[in-house]
Amino acid sequence: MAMLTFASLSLFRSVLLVVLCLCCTGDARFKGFRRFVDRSEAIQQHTARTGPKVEDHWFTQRLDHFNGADSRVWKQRYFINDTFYRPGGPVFLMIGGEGPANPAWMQYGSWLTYAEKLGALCFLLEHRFYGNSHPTEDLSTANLHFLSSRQALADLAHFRSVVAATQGLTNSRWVAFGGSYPGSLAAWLRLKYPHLVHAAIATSAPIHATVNFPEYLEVVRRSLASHSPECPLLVKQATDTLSQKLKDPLTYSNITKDFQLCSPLQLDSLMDSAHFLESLAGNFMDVVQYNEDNRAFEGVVGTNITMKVLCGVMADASLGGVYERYAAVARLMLHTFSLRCLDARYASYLQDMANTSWSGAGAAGGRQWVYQTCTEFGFYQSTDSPNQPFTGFPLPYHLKQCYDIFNMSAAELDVEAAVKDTNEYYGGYGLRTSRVVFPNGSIDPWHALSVTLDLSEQLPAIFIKGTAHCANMYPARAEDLPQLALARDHVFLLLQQWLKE
Ligand SMILES: *[C@@H]1O[C@H](CO)[C@@H](O)[C@H](O)[C@H]1NC(C)=O
Ligand SMILES: *[C@@H]1O[C@H](CO)[C@@H](O)[C@H](O)[C@H]1NC(C)=O
Ligand SMILES: *[C@@H]1O[C@H](CO)[C@@H](O)[C@H](O)[C@H]1NC(C)=O
Ligand SMILES: *[C@@H]1O[C@H](CO)[C@@H](O)[C@H](O)[C@H]1NC(C)=O
Ligand SMILES: *[C@@H]1O[C@H](CO)[C@@H](O)[C@H](O)[C@H]1NC(C)=O
Ligand SMILES: CC(=O)N[C@H]1CO[C@H](CO)[C@@H](O)[C@@H]1O
Repeated sequence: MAMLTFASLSLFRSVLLVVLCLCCTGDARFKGFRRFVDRSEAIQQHTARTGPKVEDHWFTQRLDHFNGADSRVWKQRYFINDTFYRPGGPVFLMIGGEGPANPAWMQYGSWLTYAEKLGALCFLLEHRFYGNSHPTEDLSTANLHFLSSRQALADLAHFRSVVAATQGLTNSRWVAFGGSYPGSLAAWLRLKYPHLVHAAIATSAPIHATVNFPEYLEVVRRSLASHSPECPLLVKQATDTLSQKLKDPLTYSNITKDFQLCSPLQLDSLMDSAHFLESLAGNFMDVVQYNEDNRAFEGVVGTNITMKVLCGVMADASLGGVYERYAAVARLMLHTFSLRCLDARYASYLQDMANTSWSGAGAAGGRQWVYQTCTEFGFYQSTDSPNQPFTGFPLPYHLKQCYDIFNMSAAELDVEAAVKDTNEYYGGYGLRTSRVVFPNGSIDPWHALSVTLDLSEQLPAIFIKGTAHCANMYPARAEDLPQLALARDHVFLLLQQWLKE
């Protein structure tokens, strides 16, 4: 999807508002990536214009891997790049995540550099329920029961087994790659299917599930502060001022104008104000998560909004007080994405997210990913920590969405228990496996749930000071930080060593 997508307001809403998405090899455009043209998207645009077309391939997959009495099947999309393959070489399996699989990965990225050196055959398998991989006729809550990381891993295992058998790759060493949630899947694939997958590169992988994830905004604070110490303080003053104003309905018409809202601000419930405040905080969350990694790529215009730009606006007294500067940030983001106005109504968001159609606004990945957070991971980026600059979207706001969007009751859905189960199943920080490397970026808020210190000799961490989400997966650039280049080399050396074992 190109930049034009952002002109659609209804998509923008869901893009804007789903709280959690991570996304590197999935490329969803909601929460986390929402309004962003991240680098992989810039690359995709570039590829679409200039590169050879990457062909879709389809693989027959079982709907339910855990019920022998259910023989329903569906077609899963995948891509191939065999340019570098040398018979006897390894097979690289890139794992798709919580959004459409991006074919640009078949032409760009550090994994292809490794593939070239090692003579690897490359596959990218799209995640079930995202992109064009539709296991069911719609996204009803009943059908989403077949959406889980466990089913996704079983898809990967089945794909690995069948492709190996039919293409003479049974004796090849398979290596899993993924960034963000797919990074976790890469580690877990090695953990659960060690006989099928020899090693894994788990970039920016949140391997510990947690209902509440207030640390995310703590890292946002630290990252902003590393740019300029007063930046998070100014943001805090601004959000405090705004929350005060929200208590007085007389201020609403000014707020509507200042933040360029699509309709007059109306706050009927705590969900409304939480949603509005979260939308605005999202401007900072996105920029921190992807900071410099979404800059222009080979002439493709990415966004030029970085932490430095946002902190610059927050420090600009010529714009007025902190409240005015915070509003200026919001307008700058709208302008950057060519949007006329901001629709921050919870009801609009809910309407998009509750739509079960594959052509609905939530189907770009938002609805599916929220389902996975409600039933597996949590990861709710709440304002519950005092050590962060935002206010107004506590854990209950996030949890209520699970019940509102999927029309379930607390008796039907116990998020706490589901998340506990996930850590029991995979091991959380205590996962026991081998030949998995965990690169993480110091300014990426997701590193708080990843492995940042070696778990063992066989489970090394690579911590990249100064980089954001998934930086090491993108193609190398002359202006990359030296530690980022070293991290890419480090991953290559590990690969080389592990493939000999
Ligand atoms: C595979 O990747 C290489 C390196 O980026 C690229 O030149 C080639 O066109 C790709 N092949 C396919 C089939 O996409
Ligand atoms: C709304 O903004 C105007 C112009 O900045 C200001 O004079 C007025 O006091 C504001 N109204 C309220 C209720 O804050
Ligand atoms: C970003 O790029 C746009 C278009 O080139 C330009 O108008 C704008 O001033 C730039 N913004 C910043 C903060 O550099
Ligand atoms: C869901 O979205 C589709 C596509 O935008 C639309 O045609 C349909 O009316 C929506 N359904 C509901 C219940 O809103
Ligand atoms: C939500 O669930 C209730 C009870 O299970 C049902 O009566 C109602 O029709 C459902 N609402 C929607 C919008 O599906
Ligand atoms: C091994 C390594 O470099 N680990 C780093 C990962 O990230 C944390 C910060 O969260 C650093 O403190 C570690 O040194």
